[in-house]
Amino acid sequence: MKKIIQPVFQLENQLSNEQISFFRQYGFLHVKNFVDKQTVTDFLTEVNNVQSQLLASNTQKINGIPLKFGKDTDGSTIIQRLAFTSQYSSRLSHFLKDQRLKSLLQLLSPYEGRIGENEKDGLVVNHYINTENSQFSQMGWHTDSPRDLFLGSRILPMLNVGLHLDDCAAANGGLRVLAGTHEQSLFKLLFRKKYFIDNKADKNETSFDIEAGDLTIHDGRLWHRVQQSVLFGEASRRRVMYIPFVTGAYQVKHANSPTPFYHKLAQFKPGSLAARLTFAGFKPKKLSV
Ligand SMILES: O=C(O)CCC(=O)C(=O)O
Repeated sequence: MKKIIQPVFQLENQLSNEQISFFRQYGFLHVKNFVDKQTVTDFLTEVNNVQSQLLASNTQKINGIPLKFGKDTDGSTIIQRLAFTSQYSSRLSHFLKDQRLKSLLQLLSPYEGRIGENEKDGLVVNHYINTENSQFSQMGWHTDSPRDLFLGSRILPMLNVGLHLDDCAAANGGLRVLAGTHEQSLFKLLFRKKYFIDNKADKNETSFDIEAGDLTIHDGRLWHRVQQSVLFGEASRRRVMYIPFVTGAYQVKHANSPTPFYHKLAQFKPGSLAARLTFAGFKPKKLSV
């Protein structure tokens, strides 16, 4: 596995030239200790409260985005993928206005970017756990860009900014990226790997030693995946909040928004013929990048 020698970035109110040029070259950044441990604990409490509220109201979708349910180590039901989380928590919504987060918009230049609190899937919380009944312990190779094609628009630059809420050493599993693939042909963006089906390690992938409170930023066009933890039960727990940074026309989601097709694709089982045919056969409206 390739470990890019990367400086341990700290983020002040403005990105440094070194951070910008690292991002431009590799398509990602890893920022240490973006928030302190107490803030991580507070955010986890917020997420748990949102989860309780949604479970109590039997909510299945938010703004058209399906929630992913699974079982925790004690057999209780948990939400393993939450969408638009900040719409249920003023604390999390306030966090999205952090000046240091706004400074990351510079990475989208020359496009004018914004934090998509009410767009795409909003503030997503992924909760991975490796147990017998878990529905979510890994995620296959993908980029975030074809989602734009499914929504009928051309691929526009975007960032996915992840605030990590658990420690996750590279040896344990977690995020893997293929550095530099944010600059690739449309063909490679669509067909370098089988979307969501391929979970295999790549000899060129980069891994991260993550501590709770760290931030990762990746270009939406970068190939990435989540490696299943080698651990089991509590030790495998990994929670990450993802914030979409978007460009282009404002596309707010609301209670009556339809479920985007890519959510159905992501739910196919690895190796299913339907998944391959569906992805190979979809017809985007425009193909310009
Ligand atoms: O959980 C992660 O670190 C990556 C999640 C991801 O790639 C996604 O939600 O599309």
